[in-house]
Amino acid sequence: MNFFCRLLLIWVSSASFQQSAANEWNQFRGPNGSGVLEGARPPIRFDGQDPTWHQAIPSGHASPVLWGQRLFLTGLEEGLLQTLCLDTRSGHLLWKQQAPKVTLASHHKASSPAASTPCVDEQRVYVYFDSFGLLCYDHEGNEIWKRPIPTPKSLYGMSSSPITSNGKVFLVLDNDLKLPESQLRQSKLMALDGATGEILWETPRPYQKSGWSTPALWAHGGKEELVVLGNGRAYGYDLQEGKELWYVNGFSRETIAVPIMDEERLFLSAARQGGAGDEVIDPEPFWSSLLTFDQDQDGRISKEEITDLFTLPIRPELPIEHPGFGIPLPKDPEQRRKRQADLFGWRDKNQDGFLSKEEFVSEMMIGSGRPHLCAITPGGRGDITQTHIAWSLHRGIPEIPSPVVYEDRLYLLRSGGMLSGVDTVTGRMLFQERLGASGQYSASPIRVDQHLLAISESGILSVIPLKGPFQVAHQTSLNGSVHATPAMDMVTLYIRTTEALLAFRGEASFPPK
Ligand SMILES: [Ca+2]
Ligand SMILES: [Ca+2]
Repeated sequence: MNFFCRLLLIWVSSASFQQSAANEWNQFRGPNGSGVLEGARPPIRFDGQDPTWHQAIPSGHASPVLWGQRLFLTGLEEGLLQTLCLDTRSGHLLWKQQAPKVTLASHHKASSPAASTPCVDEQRVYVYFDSFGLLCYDHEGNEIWKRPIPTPKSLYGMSSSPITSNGKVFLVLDNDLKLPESQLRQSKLMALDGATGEILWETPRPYQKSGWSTPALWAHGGKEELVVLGNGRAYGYDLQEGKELWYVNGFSRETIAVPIMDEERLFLSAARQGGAGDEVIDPEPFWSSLLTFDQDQDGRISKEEITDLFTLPIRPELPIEHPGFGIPLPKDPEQRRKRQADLFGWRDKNQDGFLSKEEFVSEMMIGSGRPHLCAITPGGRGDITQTHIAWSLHRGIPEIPSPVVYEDRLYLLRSGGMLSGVDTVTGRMLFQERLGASGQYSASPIRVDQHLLAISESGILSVIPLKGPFQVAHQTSLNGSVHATPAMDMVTLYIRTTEALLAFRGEASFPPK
């Protein structure tokens, strides 16, 4: 390739990527959460090979992140929340900073008070601990600013990680706590000035309960949107003011994976919470049938419009008098009225005495527990559930690990060591194979060139070539269990085990062949 071609290639690839960030593993799952660092060639085979270096670190589930020759990670040591910076060449500790001493928020035993992964840009590293809030340091470890944030109430503890772009920091704070005198939640999305920690905007997410997914940026058509996957729904927001642009329904209560994308589509996935799953529901006929009770025709149901027949529709195609139409109610008049009031009151989220379409639909959508992977096409506004889903798939969907996209395939890694390949254009499942390393998978798979790397919680690393028929080309046992997604630079793979950070460095040849 001559110099001009190479220059053109660099220009084309950077223009299509539309990310101003450098090619650094600077956040959870690397550039924009993709699980890929283009051009990186760290080693992928190391049977019995000692790591290039290893460094004892405090406990935590946060992934390491990098900028240049500095690696950042967080941990918990003797009750203190810490941010550490290591030299990538030697593993030596360059600095360690403690967050202000706080009472630690409670966590599910499968999580950690240091679960959110930091993000880093050219000037600063941004750290979120749900027990404290946000902290910002320069690369030398000097504190630039800090912002305490009340701990959101979360089923298992927070794990959504902040992301940074163009000097801004974005943080999802989904929260089970309700707003005063309301069934709406305190959930919100926040953008801050990375230099000062000032809040640029906050967008309420009142229909969202706690969630665990890290947001991602979706660039298309010369624009960039912030995509947030939360329980029941994913939203797209504009970056300037946090304005809600679109949403798509059909996800379960528990959303964990990062949104990922290729040139054409956005991919969103969530496993079921458990229990029976239904089709992605079109709420329109349900709402239309409920409007049968809207006597004054103001487009909402008031308490006064609750008649003897009132119930919530299950089969909206039936007339309201039909016993199969809605949720069955007691025959006893008093009990019946009480049950009707409960059905109404529970859905009247803002408790204003009216059941609005938005309140009704949001509750319906959260009820769906079906595992759901879908491909979204760009450009939609408002509810795009019926208009911009290119395809959906309801099997093989991972619980914790995020997918990886490569060429025209999406790779899904489920606990038990089950790997699926899905056609990005059609949504057709192309294969489903076992890695031969079972157990829980919490770390997301990452891609190194034409190979997928998967690490189980018990520390079994599998290498799967992405060209040719399915095979596990290499498998090795790391010393220790692994909850964190690995990180990489151009020549090194960094793996966090429960006790140590391991670095495996290949030939220091660059650019790699
Ligand atoms: Ca009405
Ligand atoms: Ca209401």
